[in-house]
Amino acid sequence: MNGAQALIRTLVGSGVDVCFSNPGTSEMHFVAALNAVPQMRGVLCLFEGAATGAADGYGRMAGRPAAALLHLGPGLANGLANLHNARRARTPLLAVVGDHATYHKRYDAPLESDVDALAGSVSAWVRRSARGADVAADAAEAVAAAAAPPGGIATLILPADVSWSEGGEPVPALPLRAPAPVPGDVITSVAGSLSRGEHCVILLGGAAVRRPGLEAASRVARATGARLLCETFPARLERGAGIPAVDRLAYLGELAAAQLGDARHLILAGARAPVSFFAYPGQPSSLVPDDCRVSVLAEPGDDVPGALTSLADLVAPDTKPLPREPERPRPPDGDGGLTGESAAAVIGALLPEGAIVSDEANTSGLRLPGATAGAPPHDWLTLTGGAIGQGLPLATGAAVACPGRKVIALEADGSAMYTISALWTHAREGLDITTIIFNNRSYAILGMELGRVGATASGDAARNLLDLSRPDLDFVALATGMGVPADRARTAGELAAQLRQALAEPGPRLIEALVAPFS
Ligand SMILES: Cc1ncc(C[n+]2csc(CCOP(=O)(O)OP(=O)(O)O)c2C)c(N)n1
Ligand SMILES: [Mg+2]
Repeated sequence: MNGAQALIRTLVGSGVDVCFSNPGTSEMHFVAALNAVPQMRGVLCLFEGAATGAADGYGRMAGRPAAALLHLGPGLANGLANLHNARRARTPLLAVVGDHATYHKRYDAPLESDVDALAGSVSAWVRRSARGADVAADAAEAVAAAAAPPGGIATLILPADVSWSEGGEPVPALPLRAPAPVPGDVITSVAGSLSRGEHCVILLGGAAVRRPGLEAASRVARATGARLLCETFPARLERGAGIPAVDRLAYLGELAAAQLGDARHLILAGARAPVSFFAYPGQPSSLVPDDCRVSVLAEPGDDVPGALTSLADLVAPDTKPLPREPERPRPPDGDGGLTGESAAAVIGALLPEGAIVSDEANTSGLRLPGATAGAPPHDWLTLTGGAIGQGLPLATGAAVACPGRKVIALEADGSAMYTISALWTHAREGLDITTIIFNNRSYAILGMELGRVGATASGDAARNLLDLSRPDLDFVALATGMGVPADRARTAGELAAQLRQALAEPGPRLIEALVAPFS
């Protein structure tokens, strides 16, 4: 057995059985080995950012890593932005990066580059396999490292001759590490400060924003008067009717400051102390109010839901969580103009139970959280690392991970274009993904940021860099050109009819929603 076969057999034995791939010459033995190990599903992605984003979506939903197969340094570099988002999401993810044969590297062939340095920028674990006989053990360690709480990127660099040399032997999976329990004295100390009557905010992140964590946090909040907030960009937020609701900390620093304003004590449960997304002249970077104490109930790698449950059992033994009431907006009437607001009402009215939403709607999505809060239970995946071009690939991975569930990609036009080729994979794999493109023909948020950073906004030269017209992008043509059936909606009624149809049928479909910026 060669190294590549031993590697893939070890991955499958360790629970990694999907590989989002964009291969090259140095990965040909890996590709060939897929024939020998049919349990590994190879999914072709036409750009590395589409592969890494898909592996992120898969890991967020499956709770175990998928592999992304990338071609040397340039392939890894193309995939880095979505690996960055995956790192921020703390997604378990295995990057397998092919490299030149060990003896070929010193010739500095054209594709030679510093793969290790690129990998180091996003990975929790990096290893370069040295021999065909070692690669299986390296792979088992890589999977365990990716899955180690709270989850991270493990990168295995795979020289071509390590793949092709004989003497490979699969190894069994390594035991997975459980999240660390939070010591009892930490929980009693937080419980003590909650009973002191100061204004407390509990900031939830990571595993805390799944149902068990939210239910425990809701009990604590009801019993003690503490307010709940969650991270601005959660990796996977469970929400909807029957689940305790939590507001996300606002993206804009001044709104976040208002949310946190009267807090005297900030308790972190799986989240980091909040900071402003960017620096603005004269504005603070830290969003923690000056006279606010910060304590850590649980680090992201701890058993965060367990810590919240122990805390609830101490301070709220007889209190039940407060579930969100079911509530849906009325779908706007047929001829009403399409705006971000009316589109959100349509989506809130129709969102199906168990949907997985990949949200990269950006400024067109400002009304979505409110309009969908009382919809049937669903998962909401957000842009954890702020690197746009995540949404369509993330939907790919979520759909592969959860074949029985409808995936809805809510996608801004500018962001969609970074990784638009993900649509082809939606079609190729027959994935059950409905994509709504909010086409506002602009980088609308940057128009707002131009003013907020204090830059002078007047002048066509600057506006030219934020405007996506001339020519207008035609997403119906782009989608159908990649095998995804598509429609265009100009009114709320058209959007409602097209979305109803898309939700009624399995398979990929795209709706281009024409909206004005900030509408
Ligand atoms: C990888 C990456 N490149 C560039 C940016 C800078 N950036 C932030 S928002 C944005 C434009 C977003 O436009 P669009 O997706 O259409 O959303 P809209 O603001 O119009 O709602 C850009 C280019 C980024 N965040 N990430
Ligand atoms: Mg836009």
